Amino acid sequence: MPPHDVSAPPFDNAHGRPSGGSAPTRRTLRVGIGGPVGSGKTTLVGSLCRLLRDEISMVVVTNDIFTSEDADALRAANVLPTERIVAVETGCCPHTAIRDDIAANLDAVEELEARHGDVDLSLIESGGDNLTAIFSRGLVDVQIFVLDTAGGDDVPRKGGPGVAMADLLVINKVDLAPYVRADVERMLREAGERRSGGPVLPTSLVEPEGASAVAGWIREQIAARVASLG
Ligand SMILES: Nc1nc2c(ncn2[C@@H]2O[C@H](COP(=O)(O)OP(=O)(O)OP(=O)(O)O)[C@@H](O)[C@H]2O)c(=O)[nH]1
Ligand SMILES: [Mg+2]
Repeated sequence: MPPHDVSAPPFDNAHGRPSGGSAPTRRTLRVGIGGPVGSGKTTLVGSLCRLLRDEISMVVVTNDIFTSEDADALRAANVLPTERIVAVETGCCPHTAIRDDIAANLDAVEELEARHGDVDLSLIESGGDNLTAIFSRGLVDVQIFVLDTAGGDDVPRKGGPGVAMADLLVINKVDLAPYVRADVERMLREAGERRSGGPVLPTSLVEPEGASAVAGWIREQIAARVASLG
């Protein structure tokens, strides 16, 4: 596939594995989390760690261009033991590091999984990017794209690969919708249309349980993966 060909659906959603590929051999489910700058990706990662860390073994890779800001924030918030969170400083466009030249991210996630042995779930947060940014299927098994109400309620309708092809679309900051005059129902409806009915979940991550539906979706992906491992 040429580097920017995004015409093919990247994933087989039902099984959490590359479409057209054979059954997975790796135990760990790798989940990419992408979306525009400031939509709530790091907040979602932190919320998922709090909700899932007592039942499964998790690690996190964050991407920033020149800093380790997101990893530092997650460590400071104590969402996981610090050695389970690694920062990749991409030094380049976030899209490049998750799709076109994934070596640094692949090294980071493989090293974390090898070090911790029993990892059920690896979360890889992309640097904030535009609507075309999606993960290579060589790096993740499934991916979540995060939009937010404050980014404009016409964004789902504009579509693009992140909106259309991610395995799960999250529309975050629904608590802010009244203040920015965003119509959440419209966002959910138009996102559903762009995704041909693929899953879309509204979230408000200022609530302690705000990511529980997303955590439930991840549990289903892990269960499907374990089942397909036999
Ligand atoms: N009101 C409200 N604020 C939120 C919500 N989710 C995240 N935020 C805030 O939005 C800001 C950006 O959140 P981050 O999680 O850092 O966003 P990000 O997508 O990781 O940002 P980049 O990594 O810089 O692209 C922070 O101030 C969060 O506290 C939400 O559901 N509601
Ligand atoms: Mg972030």
